[in-house]
Amino acid sequence: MDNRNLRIAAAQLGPINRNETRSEVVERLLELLRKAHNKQVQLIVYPELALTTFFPRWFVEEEEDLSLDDFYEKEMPGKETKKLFDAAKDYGIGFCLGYAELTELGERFNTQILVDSDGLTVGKYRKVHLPGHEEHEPWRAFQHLERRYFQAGESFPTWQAFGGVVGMAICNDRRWSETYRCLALGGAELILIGYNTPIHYAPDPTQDEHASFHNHLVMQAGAYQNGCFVVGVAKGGVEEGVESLSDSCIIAPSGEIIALSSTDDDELIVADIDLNLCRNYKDTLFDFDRYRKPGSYGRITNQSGAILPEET
Ligand code: CDV
Repeated sequence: MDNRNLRIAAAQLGPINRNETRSEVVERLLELLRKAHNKQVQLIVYPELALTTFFPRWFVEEEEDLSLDDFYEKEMPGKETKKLFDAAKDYGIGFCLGYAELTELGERFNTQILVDSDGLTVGKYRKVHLPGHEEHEPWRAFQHLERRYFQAGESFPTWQAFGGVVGMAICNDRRWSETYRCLALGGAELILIGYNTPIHYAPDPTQDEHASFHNHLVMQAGAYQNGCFVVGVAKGGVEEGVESLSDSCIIAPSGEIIALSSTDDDELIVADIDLNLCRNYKDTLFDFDRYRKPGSYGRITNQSGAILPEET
């Protein structure tokens, strides 16, 4: 079998303050890119909404000093992000970048793109599972208004890239087993996931102490059950007073973490992966063709909430 080795990096970001300009943020992304180049990395993965602060924490009223549109990209690459595209192309490094997208039609998506080593955008994914709430909820210490500021994407596409089949997911998507299974049914061998996860979860604070455990639990299970490599990349640390989880990692198809961040700041972690390793799982225990029973899974696509059995 042909060699399918890939040197991959997760480019974790520390906090991005509200007043940090796009150019300043892109400089930080470029610094991580330079480090990746020094380590001969072929693909670097940045987090969810990597160009701005995590603005869904605020209920933005247009008459205030900040305008919601300022957090969105109207073109990609745009004036500031072109520098990143150009530098990555010069280095021959592919990248994955999360950002808020505002389309010409006025649609707003939480988006992640995959750019190949020639600077061509080969894939675009729009977040399917939008967590949080739609209306201002002042009882919370901070808001999570993704459901107000974005509309949901529709599917989980995959792409032939970097010598394998690549899929993407964004933050809350990683908690849903359907995400990984849909991607794996599209042949995914490498799943790239950016996230912003506030450690305090207002609807049920008993979950706060498990934030790190749950983060790894879901991605490790997703990798193993689907015979994939998973890259999980955080924007962590205390951003505008809200503490977010770091713990970026690269996970093998065995479910083992093979690289893990150790700070709450900008940090590059690197792993050499062999995409052929996916076959060990995809051709045996998780041989979908042989063992899956789609006829028994009707509920997965026919209902969203649980339907209880009748009481006897
Ligand atoms: N950005 C996210 O999607 N964050 C969610 C929070 C709200 C729990 C997450 O699943 O990490």
